[in-house]
Amino acid sequence: MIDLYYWPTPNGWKISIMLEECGLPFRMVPVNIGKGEQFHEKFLAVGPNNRMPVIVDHAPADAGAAFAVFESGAILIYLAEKTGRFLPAGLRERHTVLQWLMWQMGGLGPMAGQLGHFLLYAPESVPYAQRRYADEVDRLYGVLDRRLAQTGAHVAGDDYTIADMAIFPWIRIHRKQQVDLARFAHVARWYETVRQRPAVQRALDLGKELRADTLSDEARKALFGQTADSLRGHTGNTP
Ligand SMILES: N[C@@H](CCC(=O)N[C@@H](CS)C(=O)NCC(=O)O)C(=O)O
Repeated sequence: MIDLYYWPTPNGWKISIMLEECGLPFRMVPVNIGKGEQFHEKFLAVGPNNRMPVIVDHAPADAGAAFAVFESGAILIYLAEKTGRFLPAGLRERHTVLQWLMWQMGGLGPMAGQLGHFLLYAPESVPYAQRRYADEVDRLYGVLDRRLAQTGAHVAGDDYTIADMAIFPWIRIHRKQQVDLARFAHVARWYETVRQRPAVQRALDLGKELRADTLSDEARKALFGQTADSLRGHTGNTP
C-alpha cells in the first residue's frame, strides 16, 4: 500500500496520474496547504520541504521498512522503477525521458508557478515580473511545441511516459495563465490525447471537492511569505 500525501494541484496530479496509470493501490492523505498542514510535524517527517506531494511506500522493493519519497519528479522515477512502467530501460530512451522530466521540474513548473503567483495572487500588480515570467512560460511552450512536432506523439517519443505525466498538469492550467493554446498546435493535440486517458480523468477527479476557487486570507497567510524563520516558528526548532 502507498500513502499519497496530496492536495489537488498540478504537482499533486502528477502523482495521482502515475498511481492511476499503474493501477497501484493507494490511500490519499489530504494535506490542506491552505490551512498550513504542510507545516505539521507529522507531515514534515515525510516531506521535509513542507510541500506536497509525498508518498510513503509500505511495501518497498527491498522488503525493508516503509520508505518516504518527496519531490514529484523523484516520486515519478521511484514509481516507474517500482513497477517497471513508463520509463524505458534503454540508455537513450531512459535519458530522453529523464531530460524532459527535468525540463519540467526545473523549468516549466517553477516558471509557470511564479507566473501564476504574479498574475493571480500578488497583492499588487508587478508588470515587470508578470512580463518576465509570461515570456519565459511562452518560450517553454514554444520549446515543447517544437519537440512534439518532431515526435508527432509524446514528449519522449512514441510512448507515453512519466515525462508526459509531469508536464500535462502544468499545461492543464493554461487558461488561468493566459496562454492561448491555439498558438501551439502540437501541444494542443498532445494535451487532448493525454487528457482523454481514463486514468488521467480519474486522477484529476481525486480530491477535486477539496479545491477552493479563491484563496482565503487564511490560505494566503499559510502559503505566502514563508522564510526559514517562519518555518522555525511552525516547528519550534531553533538554529
Ligand atoms: N518541487 C516540488 C514542488 C511541490 C509544490 O510546490 N507543491 C505545492 C503545491 S503545487 C505546495 O505543497 N505548496 C505548499 C506551500 O507553498 O506551502 C515538487 O515537484 O514536488
